[in-house]
Amino acid sequence: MCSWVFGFAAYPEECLGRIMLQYFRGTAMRPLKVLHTADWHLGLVSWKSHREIDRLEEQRECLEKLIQVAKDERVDLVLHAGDLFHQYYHPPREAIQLAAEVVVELAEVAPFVWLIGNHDWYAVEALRRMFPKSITVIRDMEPRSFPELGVTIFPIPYLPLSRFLADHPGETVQAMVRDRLRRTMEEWKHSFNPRHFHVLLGHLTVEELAFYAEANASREVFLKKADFPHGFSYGALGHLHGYTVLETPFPLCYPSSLVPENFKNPDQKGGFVLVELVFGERPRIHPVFFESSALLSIDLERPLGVLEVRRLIEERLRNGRRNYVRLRIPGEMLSPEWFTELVRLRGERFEVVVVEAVWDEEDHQESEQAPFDIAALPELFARFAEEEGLSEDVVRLFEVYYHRAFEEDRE
Ligand SMILES: [Mn+2]
Repeated sequence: MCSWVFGFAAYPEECLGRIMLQYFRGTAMRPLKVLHTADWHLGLVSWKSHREIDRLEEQRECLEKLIQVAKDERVDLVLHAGDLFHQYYHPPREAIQLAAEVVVELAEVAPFVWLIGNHDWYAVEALRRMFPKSITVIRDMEPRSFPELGVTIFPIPYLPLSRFLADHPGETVQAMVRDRLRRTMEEWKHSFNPRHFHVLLGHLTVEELAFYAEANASREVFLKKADFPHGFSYGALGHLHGYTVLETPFPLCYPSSLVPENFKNPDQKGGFVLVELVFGERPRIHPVFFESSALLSIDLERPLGVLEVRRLIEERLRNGRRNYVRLRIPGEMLSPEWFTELVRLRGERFEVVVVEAVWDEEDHQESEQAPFDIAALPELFARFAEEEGLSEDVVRLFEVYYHRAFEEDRE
């Protein structure tokens, strides 16, 4: 270092610039390889109302692959963008055990950062002190700097709107929280380090994508693409399942969950992403998909024997080792006997998990009406009570129960 400084004056200016650039590139500002994952939902049991399937073994297979890739690729950092568990209170013991094993093993490969999502088990707070130092659990919005990696993480954990309802009337709370988040992100710029990558880590909904998820604007904050300020290197998101990248103003990425779980989006594949951050360049995002399971939705237009249905399913099987099948059948065609036969159907690589009756156009339109606004319930009840001549006490009692139920639901 000394000789370099003393030799300073000997270099012409242009040459010096090149040397300094090399110095930054070669040492402090080296590229960073990040493994970004989210929405593991360990302990998930799918299709409870039809045929219950515990997904833990599939999830274990997915995580084995994820760990292998983390090791093979020698990643510098592992980011978990929330929902490691599926149940936010008493997840199954096997899920806790798997979570602990996997997190500790990954933390041996690289620092592991876990942002708390809406499904996450809050008792993990107590475990935090028992985790190795290379595990960081985040449930606040304080930036975390990793000087040895040259990266600063800017976290937005899941923000339920109910937390702000005490101070703000229901209809303004969404705009208010959104505004507060925008200001926080602007303030974060003071923590920007010109020699660091700035990674946003969030468990949240980007409004432009909300249509195909079960995100709910009356419960949680929605951010628009335009709400994110410039200056971040990469946005590591979680909460919406299914691999998605939004390109502006910097890449915002949802890496998908571990296993596909929802027939509303049968093309969803489980996976995670590897992200290469290089100074002065757009991040390179490489999705990695799991083959442990796939969803298959089949419409039956006429009554078929069970053997024929089996053949039809087997013709359409996907690559996944386990194919979970939904059969959709016109309601007037579906007899109870046929239903019972179909719902038991399984083969070596498939299992029927949902048999759904589909009703004709008219009924269908009715079910696709605008969703009922639950916030309007107390007012509706008050009107009903007035017409029926019920006392005001009844109306007030209804309101009390309504708000209590609402709160419990949000908790
Ligand atoms: Mn979530």
